[in-house]
Amino acid sequence: MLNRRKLVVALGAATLAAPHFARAQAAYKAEYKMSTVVPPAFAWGKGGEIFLTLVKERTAGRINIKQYPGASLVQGQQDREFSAMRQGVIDVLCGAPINWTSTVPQLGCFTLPFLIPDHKAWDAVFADQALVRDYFEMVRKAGAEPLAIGETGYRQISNSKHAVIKPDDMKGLKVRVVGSPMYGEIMSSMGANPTFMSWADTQPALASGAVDAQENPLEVFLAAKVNTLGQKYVTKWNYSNDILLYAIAAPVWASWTPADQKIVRECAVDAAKQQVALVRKLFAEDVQRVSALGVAVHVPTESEMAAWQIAARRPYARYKAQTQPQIVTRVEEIVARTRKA
Ligand code: X2X
Repeated sequence: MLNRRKLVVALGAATLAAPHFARAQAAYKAEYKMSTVVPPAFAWGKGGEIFLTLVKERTAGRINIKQYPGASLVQGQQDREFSAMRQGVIDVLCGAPINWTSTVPQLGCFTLPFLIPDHKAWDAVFADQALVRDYFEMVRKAGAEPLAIGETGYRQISNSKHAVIKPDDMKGLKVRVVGSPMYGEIMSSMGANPTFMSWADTQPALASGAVDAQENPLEVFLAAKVNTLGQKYVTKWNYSNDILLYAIAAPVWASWTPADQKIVRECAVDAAKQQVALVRKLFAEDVQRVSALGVAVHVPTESEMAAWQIAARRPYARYKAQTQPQIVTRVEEIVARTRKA
């Protein structure tokens, strides 16, 4: 057995001899674990892959991030990502804050129904540096260092039963929703029956007919071939578009040198730019590609959109109050300005 005191003395001497070297080297892990819900075949998983590749290149391998898609670090339970990050199971987040709202509800403030109606509004909102700074401060308080904002994409409803043109058409549909209780309330306010389920469980549930409907960006619909799971009707109502947040667990962030922190932040900003470009490209072609699969895609008119907005009014007000009313009000103001311009 090693003599404990001798060991402590020896370690102490080594640290004294080269304190900075010892501290910096000891702090870096051989692998940093990144969780993504979907793999790189999806724009959002791709955003994670682009980031870790840039980090590896630009830190000359000092920081080695490994991607775990399928939220496998939390056994597919994507709503546990944020708490697992706090527990040290996940080092790097590249995900949708709606999946983290059971842990940090206020992070869902950008996903209120029909809050950010299109990309013009989206770009204006996230170009507002003061707003982004305030959001980032919430992330920091919650235990992670936020680096950059990508886009998970506008979420569209699909189902196996019939075309969905007006809120009444939602009546009685069993809809799978994700993470945030807000999505459940939106569906019930339209008369549908929401059921909460991870993405991993959703695909078999659609295939077996246990649920009739789901909502996801059409990019996800295409990459996961959701049409092969019996989903025949899509309504492109653009009701919610979450950010893709790149963030590092606070203790991991603190363990990196300022020079490496700067590199990693720049990598995230660059990766997010590429990821947003990819999502936009796919968004521009999604109606055509989904229709080509024999799926009926409905793009609502302006008056139909107004009806959806009215149907979602109650959950909107409730979640505005419950998430971050000041930030939501500022988003509303920015969006209103883009309507006039
Ligand atoms: O599970 C989903 O629907 C997904 C992939 O969009 C999210 O993680 C929010």
